[in-house]
Amino acid sequence: MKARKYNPHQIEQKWQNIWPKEWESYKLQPGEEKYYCLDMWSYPSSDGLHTGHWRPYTIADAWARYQTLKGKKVLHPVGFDAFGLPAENAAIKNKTHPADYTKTSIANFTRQLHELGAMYDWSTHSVSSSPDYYRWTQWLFLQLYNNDLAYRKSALVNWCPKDQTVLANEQVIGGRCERCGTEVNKKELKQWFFKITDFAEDLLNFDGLTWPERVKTLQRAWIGKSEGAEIDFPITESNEKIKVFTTRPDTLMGVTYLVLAPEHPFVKLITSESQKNIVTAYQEQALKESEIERLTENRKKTGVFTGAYAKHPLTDKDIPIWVADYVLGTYGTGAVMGVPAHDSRDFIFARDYKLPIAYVISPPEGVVNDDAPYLEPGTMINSDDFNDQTNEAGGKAIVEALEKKGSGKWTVQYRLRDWLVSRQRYWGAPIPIIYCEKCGEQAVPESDLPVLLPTDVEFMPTGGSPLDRHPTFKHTSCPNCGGSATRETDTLDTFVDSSWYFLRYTDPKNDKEPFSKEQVEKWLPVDFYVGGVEHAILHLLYARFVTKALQRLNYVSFHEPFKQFYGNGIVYLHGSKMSKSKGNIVNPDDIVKRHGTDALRGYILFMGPGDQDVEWQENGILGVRRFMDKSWQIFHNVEIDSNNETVRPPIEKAYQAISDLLPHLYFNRCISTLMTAANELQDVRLNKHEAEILAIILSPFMPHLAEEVWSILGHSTSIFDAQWPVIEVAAEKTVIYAIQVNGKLRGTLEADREADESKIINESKRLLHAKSQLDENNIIKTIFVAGRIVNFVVK
Ligand code: ANZ
Ligand code: ZN
Repeated sequence: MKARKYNPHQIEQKWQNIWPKEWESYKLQPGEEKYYCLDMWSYPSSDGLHTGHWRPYTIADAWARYQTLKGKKVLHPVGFDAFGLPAENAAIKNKTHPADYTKTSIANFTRQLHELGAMYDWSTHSVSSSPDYYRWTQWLFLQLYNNDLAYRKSALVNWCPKDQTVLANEQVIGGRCERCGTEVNKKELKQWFFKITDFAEDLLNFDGLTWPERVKTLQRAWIGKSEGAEIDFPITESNEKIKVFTTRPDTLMGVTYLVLAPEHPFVKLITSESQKNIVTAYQEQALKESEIERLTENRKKTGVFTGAYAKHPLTDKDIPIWVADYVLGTYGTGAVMGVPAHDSRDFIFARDYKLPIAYVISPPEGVVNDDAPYLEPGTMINSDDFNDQTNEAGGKAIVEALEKKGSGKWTVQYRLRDWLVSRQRYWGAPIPIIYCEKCGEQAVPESDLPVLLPTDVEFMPTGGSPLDRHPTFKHTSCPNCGGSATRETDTLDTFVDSSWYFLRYTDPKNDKEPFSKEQVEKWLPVDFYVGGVEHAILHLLYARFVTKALQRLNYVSFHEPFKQFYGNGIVYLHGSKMSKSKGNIVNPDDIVKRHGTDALRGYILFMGPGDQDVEWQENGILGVRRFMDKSWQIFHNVEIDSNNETVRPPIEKAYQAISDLLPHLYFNRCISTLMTAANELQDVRLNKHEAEILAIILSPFMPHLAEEVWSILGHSTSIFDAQWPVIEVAAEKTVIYAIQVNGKLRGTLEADREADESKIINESKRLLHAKSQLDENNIIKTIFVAGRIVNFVVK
């Protein structure tokens, strides 16, 4: 009997209406084994999600459903990061208020996420722009502030002239604004920072975490640990010392000049009268350039002499002090000892400015070539007492000598800078600080949170903080003396909102605290986190930092938020990344209308390994749809009343393969396994037990189809209340032979375990003959290893 045609829309809608939407899954009951499956909350900064966005959501949902079937109590929460620049800019473009813009956008995202058929528990729902969320973001700020982990200082900061706001270093990509691509420049401003540098060493440790190597590498490079020495050079005719950071103290006797970064505070102090004009002009010029430009390897090195000298710490020789922009003010000590003989940049600089070049390390054999810097290890030369040892031993001896004189020591430097969190924009959580003329900077008392973001603000980006122009917002009284005072008018970077949302999800309705310790301890760390690798050094680093800070302050006991991170690959369309701004998207709504959600989910999982980039291919969906139609027919050809529990090979094979593949997240191979099974089962009448197994192993990927089939099979409870089946898999009935010619693999042959030797050899010959890889007349010898190998030795 043929079933009626498979109608995805009717079936999908039916189950989306039946499946619960809110069930307080965060309330873990005794005896339940927790599993926290998280995908990144989305930015409602566009009017809808595209199929590229669906990829991580589909992966996370298939995984959450699989864990449910494995008997875990799964927390699969959902929320929106509605604050921030993208939303504010989108609102400006659409001439509406960001609150209205994100409200509409969230409504549409919500509809789409429902249509995805994901098992989100909407009772966890959090939105970063809602006062009952950002109240706790402000609370987080205060905890950091009260514990010396948040501070305000004047600094040269990255300024995006288009967005009219500062950016954290992490938000400057190749010298440009991460959001709008405009070239970033520098501005001296008073800003708020979080002391992420306090955790630099801890953040380098990924022990016990299952994270992709590429993400760990990016974070390590961003943190940029560098071991070296700090060495003091006393300035002649001054009591100050110039501290340099070097990774090569072994080259100390080869120093021929010192360089200060143009922004180094000593420049003004030491510059001689006669050099003043040139030096000041040079400083002004240098500050206009971006750090990226200044670091460019083969850019012409420029610099000027300050007219001042410092003493070499070991020889007391006078060393000229220069200012040059290839030295950065923000790294190390902002000062460098110039060793042109052994550093490429110093070499070019010294050659251009006719500074002496003194070789102090020679190749272990032969002599140095004085046309180039010598960068390799070698033997110490021209270094007085330190000569004739390896440069490694020499470096140690030099630092030891410096330590004795109190003018140097081993040290560690990190490239990581403190996280700049204040923004001169409207759409964010107000920073809960009050300035009083008498009492100075005051934290807003926790009982006064949230500091509400007013809605009636003129928020066009004009450089200053929009809240500053609000008629009443900033006028308040001092929490300490009660006198009149003003509020901080900067708002927090959205990455602060997302640095702790995974904690809130475990206790979303708590109105006394951001989360109870009990709840976070039950659920954290997150077992599985899916999202884009573009967040490798922004969100993922910040979330780790905030977790470590909260651990230090005793709010949580764990020190890493995400045990496993799975970085989904990018979806390309016509060769470029799917992106709304490029008008290069496929709208999931259209696909769902045509083929249904399950087909889209199936295709997304099938199109390639989930962690690799893939090109969207529309007709791939048709293949998945055909598979679903076939499956539908198979499920309608079942002996419903049979008590027969035999599981025949195609089902057994599929079950075994998926049970092996799915724990490794090989979703695409799971789908192709199911496709193969469907082809093999075309004309097979399944018993009920077999049909149930097939439905369950299909359900994480195509939950609607599986749920419908489950009910047709006579169940009144959800398939997701069932358990991943455990079936005894008998020894394989077939074996795979490797077929070789002269020991080289030329093909494989699946053969009955019982088949006899001559039959297998004949079949192997035929196979290779068909592929023109064997001429029977040339066979000298045939080697047969039962169950494994057929090897033809040929002339
Ligand atoms: C002398 C020297 C001799 C150096 C030599 C290298 C080779 P990493 O590995 O990145 O930490 N440096 C230090 N501070 C700097 C700054 N603010 N701006 C630009 N360059 C700076 O590199 C550390 C090395 O980079 C330091 O070691 C210093 O140059 C330079 F044969 O000191 B070196
Ligand atoms: Zn006061």
